[in-house]
Amino acid sequence: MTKIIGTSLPNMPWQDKPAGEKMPVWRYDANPIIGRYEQKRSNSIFNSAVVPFEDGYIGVFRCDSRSISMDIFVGRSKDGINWTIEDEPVKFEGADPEILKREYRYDPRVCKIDDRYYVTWCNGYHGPTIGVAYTYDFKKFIQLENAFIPFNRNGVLFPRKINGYYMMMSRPSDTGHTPFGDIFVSQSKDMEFWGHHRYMMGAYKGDASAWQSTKIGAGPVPIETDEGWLLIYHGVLTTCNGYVYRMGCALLDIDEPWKVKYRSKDYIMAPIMPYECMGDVPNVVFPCATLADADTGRIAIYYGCADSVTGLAFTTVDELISYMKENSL
Ligand code: BMA
Repeated sequence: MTKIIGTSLPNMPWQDKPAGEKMPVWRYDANPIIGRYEQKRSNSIFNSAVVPFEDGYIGVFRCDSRSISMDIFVGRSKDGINWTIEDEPVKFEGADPEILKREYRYDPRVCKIDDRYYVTWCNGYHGPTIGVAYTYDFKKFIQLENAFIPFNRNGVLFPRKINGYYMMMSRPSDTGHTPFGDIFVSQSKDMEFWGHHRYMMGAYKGDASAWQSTKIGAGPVPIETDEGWLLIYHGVLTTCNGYVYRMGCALLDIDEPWKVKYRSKDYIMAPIMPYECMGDVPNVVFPCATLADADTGRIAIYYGCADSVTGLAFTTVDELISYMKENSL
């Protein structure tokens, strides 16, 4: 048994692996949990992140409006499944008005470090880069400097300092629908200046693992275990019908997390359900958050479906680690 290091979440409505299920990840039986129109002006609510908060859960949600502007909104839930999402986007405060200018914001992640909840997202600043902000209460958000110059996406923090440094994964990109992309880890003493950049892993060239041959990007905040950091990420294949987004996982060294110990050769989840294969961008599962129960090793994965709605899936730390060890690249 691998142990998750973290909090207990006995009140999540966990669902066990269905009899006969072959895959290491299984879907909540009433997916999707959030539909397109569950907010005043939304066209779609998808790549979004949640954390335990007070006696329930809270999160930041990517809602694209019916004019198709991308922004992030706070949502609350008692049970992790039924969510109420605010109608007004997060209003960031901060020291420098230059950084507060909004172009677009999407694909948020939330990471609790000590008593702060950090939000990272893809932030338009003359091209996509990584926006960073923190909050204590999900009412007041203080925006910090962008972590990097453009172009970059999928900025995901580790949930504690490692060897005295905050660490963030990111995926250098281009201005468009990037046809390449590898994951790097960058380090910072203060959440402002990022350096000591280390290559973690890249798109896999070759048909041993073609589902991740175009690009990859970090998904949820990594889960700390007694075997290393458990990372769930997305991998992309280019087909004659466009990109297909699937999910994989990796186990990272606990002290030098750019060192990959295992990495799934086979995907752990693929778009196969109608709500994952049909929508504004078909054939996309895009994980942005997990909730993990230290007592039982259960993991809930929140993921965007076809850039339209939000899904929930379940697994356990042992399922993912044994699947990875059996099928490691
Ligand atoms: C990526 C991002 C995601 C999106 C995915 C599939 O480049 O823009 O927000 O879910 O493409 O369209």
